[in-house]
Amino acid sequence: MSDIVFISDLHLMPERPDTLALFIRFTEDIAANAKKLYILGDFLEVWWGDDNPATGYQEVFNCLTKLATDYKTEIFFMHGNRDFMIGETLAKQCHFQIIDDPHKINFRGKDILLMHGDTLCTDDIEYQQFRKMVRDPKWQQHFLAKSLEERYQIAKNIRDKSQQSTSIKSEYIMDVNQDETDKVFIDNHIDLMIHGHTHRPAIHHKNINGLETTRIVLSDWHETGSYLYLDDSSDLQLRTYR
Ligand code: LP5
Ligand code: MN
Repeated sequence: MSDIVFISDLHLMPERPDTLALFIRFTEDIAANAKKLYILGDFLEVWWGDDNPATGYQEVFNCLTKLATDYKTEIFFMHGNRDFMIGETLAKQCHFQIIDDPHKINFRGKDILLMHGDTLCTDDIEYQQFRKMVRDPKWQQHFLAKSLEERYQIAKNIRDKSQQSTSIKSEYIMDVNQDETDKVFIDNHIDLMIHGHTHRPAIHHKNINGLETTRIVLSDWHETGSYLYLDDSSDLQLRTYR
């Protein structure tokens, strides 16, 4: 069994108990049958440090542990722009391994590049500046030195500003930049890429300088879930989970 499951953008939060329950069911129904589960960012709606007691998430965290220890599914997690403060403490608690963005894997002799997707949105200059600031380890250290309450307020503040900002940004700016995407294919010597972030699920085929490339964009989760299942026989297709 070498099947791999990819998901992203679940945006889990206690205030959305249906999506939490859907994900817990998904781990037993689908992910438990796979050898590996890749979570490509924005698993949680927002995270402000592993010392957060996060009581509303306990069932989800327990189901990851169960998936890894009882079903022996290896779990890999890549940071998204919402949950980039997830650290090694939570990773250990939930039995997942944090992987870099981008991350290359090999499936049956084929290289596949995994990303969250936000770094491809290079037209969103304001966001890229913001990203550079908050991904700086010094900035994060400084942030983590603050109290949980203070961090929660800062996170809330950023969310409010981001919401105001995305409501006036054009859809074009918030999508991937084609030149950047082409460059990532070429620089990484790959013809298959999987990412999330934009919430625009699709399978894009494009010829880049004679290279036939495929870019799979995973969907976000709400009332229904979505995943990509990679095995020996099946075609590449995004599947809905309900
Ligand atoms: O997620 P989505 O789709 O709504 O929007 C994203 C971009 N926004 C973000 C911000 C997140 O929504 C909120 C992140 C909360 C993190 C909390 C952790 C605590 C911080 C710890 C730091 C160490 O990622 C949005 C993109 C959009 O995707 C599409 O790609 O456009 O980007 C923005 O809207 C960013 C704005 O352009 C700039 C926001 C500036 C906010 C500055 C506040 C600074 C306050 C600092 C206080 C210390
Ligand atoms: Mn995202």
